[in-house]
Amino acid sequence: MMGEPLPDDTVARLLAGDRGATARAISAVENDASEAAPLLRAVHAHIGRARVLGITGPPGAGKSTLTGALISAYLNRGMRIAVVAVDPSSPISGGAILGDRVRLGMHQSEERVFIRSVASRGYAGGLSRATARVIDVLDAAGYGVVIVETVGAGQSDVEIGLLADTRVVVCPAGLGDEVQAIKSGLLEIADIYAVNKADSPFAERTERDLAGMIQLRNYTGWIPQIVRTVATSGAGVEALVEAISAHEASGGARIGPRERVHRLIAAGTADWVKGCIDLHSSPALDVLCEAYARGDIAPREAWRKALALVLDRERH
Ligand SMILES: Nc1nc2c(ncn2[C@@H]2O[C@H](COP(=O)(O)OP(=O)(O)OP(=O)(O)O)[C@@H](O)[C@H]2O)c(=O)[nH]1
Ligand SMILES: [Mg+2]
Repeated sequence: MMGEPLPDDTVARLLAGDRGATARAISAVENDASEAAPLLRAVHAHIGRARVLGITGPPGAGKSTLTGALISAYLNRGMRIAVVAVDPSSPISGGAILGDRVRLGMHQSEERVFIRSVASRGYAGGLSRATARVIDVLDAAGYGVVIVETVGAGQSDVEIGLLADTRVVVCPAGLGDEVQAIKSGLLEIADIYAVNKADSPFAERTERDLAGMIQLRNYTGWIPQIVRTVATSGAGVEALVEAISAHEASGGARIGPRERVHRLIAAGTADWVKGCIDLHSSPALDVLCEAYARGDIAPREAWRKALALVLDRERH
């Protein structure tokens, strides 16, 4: 897809934080337009400052409302914040966030907030790559915090989770079904659990369920924190920001643009190889499977041989 050619001064204006240039640059990288590559090259030296927060959780958990509350909290800290909403089921700019800003009388600050929705369909190179490039553009434009909101629906969250420095899973206080859903999909990726809708009487139970779940696992390094929030009133949001800062301070949290790409390549390669091996059938694979089943071959050696079969087929 080709967009309008980008004006010559786009890079300079983007780096100066100009909103129009930022929007055009995002469209270019989203569309994979021919302008995107030179643009990304030009801004490359200027990225790596943004802190990327991933916010995910089941539908209706309060992600957008919480994102709005986080925007207020970061605005109060004098920061500029961008939000990338992936597949929002309700319009993020028209709903919770705008309402929140108006309520808080932050018209002056709107210049410091940039909100963009992206749809997960239609990216030849994959949603996570496109999102990574959008993050780079926002980083270049000087947004100190970039929030990526996704609906907790499995694989795409895990993928998007790879892009974030800190992953917040929003778990609505409830009867436990949500905790089950999170267990099955989002457990691996949470750095922080926000037990939202903590104005509900079920908050304590939900927090207990999550704490029990965390206790059963062996974490090396950071142990996920649980923070209770009422996104609609802002209660607990300062504690959430503190937990995010603590995660940042714990080291290893800040991944930066290069590490983001590294993770994407690692995940993409793993998916691709798995897909190839799933579909692969050959006498050589049969022999390998039998040898593996008998225990004649060590697991790592089996993986190496399976990979060699895939690469061999790729070459022909
Ligand atoms: N009582 C209560 N309601 C809340 C809280 N946070 C959000 N809500 C309400 O829950 C509903 C869903 O909130 P959203 O912020 O749109 O949730 P979401 O997770 O972004 O939803 P999707 O993007 O559609 O998956 C809205 O009606 C909110 O007003 C909270 O802490 N307490
Ligand atoms: Mg939402």
